[in-house]
Amino acid sequence: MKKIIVTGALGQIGSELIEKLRSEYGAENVLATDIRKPDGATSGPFELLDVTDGKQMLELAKKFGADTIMHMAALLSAKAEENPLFAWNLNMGGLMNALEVAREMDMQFFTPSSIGAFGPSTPKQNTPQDTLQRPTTMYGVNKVAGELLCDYYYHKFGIDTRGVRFPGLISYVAQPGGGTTDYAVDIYYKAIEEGKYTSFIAEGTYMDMMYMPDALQAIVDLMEADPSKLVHRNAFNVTAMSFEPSQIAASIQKCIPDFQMAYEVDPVRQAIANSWPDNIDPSAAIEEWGFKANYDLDAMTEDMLAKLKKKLKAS
Ligand code: VAH
Repeated sequence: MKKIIVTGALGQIGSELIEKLRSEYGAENVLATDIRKPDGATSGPFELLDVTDGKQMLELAKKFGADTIMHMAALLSAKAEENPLFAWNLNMGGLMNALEVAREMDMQFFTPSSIGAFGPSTPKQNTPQDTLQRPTTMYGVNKVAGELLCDYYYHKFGIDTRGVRFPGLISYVAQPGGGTTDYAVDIYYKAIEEGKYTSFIAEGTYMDMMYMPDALQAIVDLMEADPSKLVHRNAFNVTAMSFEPSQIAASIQKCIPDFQMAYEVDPVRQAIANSWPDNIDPSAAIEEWGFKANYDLDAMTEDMLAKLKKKLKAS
């Protein structure tokens, strides 16, 4: 029986991962933790946890009797560039604590990497699973170091660590905070609220993206995969689509014909986006554990706009 502790449970991925895991394994078998309290009622157990406090993390995991840890707490790319030292301490300190808890309790372990683990010298088209990784952001340095640490804990201590390199994730539940791909979430909110959007990423800037339901299913599928089939572990390239801002605008205009798009480029986040691939190759994930994405751009747009109309109580 899975007993899962999740860190960063109130974040963009965490907030929906909790509900996905509780529907798969039972609400009482998933302990949500975060550094702040949830606003409303929760659908199962919740505890406050600062992931830089390894002692507290171990105590909570032991008290819960966890056999799996999903470490989601991290500072995203743009925020990490604003405060690189804080990002290093949180992203790497938190990860080391989670890996140590997994080692002490022999738990299965998941944490996401990102397309941010690649850099300007990485092949930008059809980026291979195994390739040059020289990121030029603190977030990317954290993600590459994290991938190597997770592999180390597997080879050195036999901990069943698994991870994916997520693309930009689009969702309507919890908004991302401080990412470079956030424009692809903000645009849907503004399309409903104002009928227009000013993108901080330049037209023609391709990045890999995925709708949250596909990301959540990928986590469950990877964690349930037969370990004997895994050649790679940390971390699999996964992606559903690659688009640039004018393409998501055109997709929205199929539903909201009067939607207007403008551009006011943020040099910091544009520089980060420029250092990332245009599109990555997910073939290792497909071959080793059957990764599959169900949403393309238009299907995602339709679902996002429908769900946000309800959420924002727009007519
Ligand atoms: C970010 N949304 O923009 C995250 C993600 C691939 C991007 O890692 O930092």
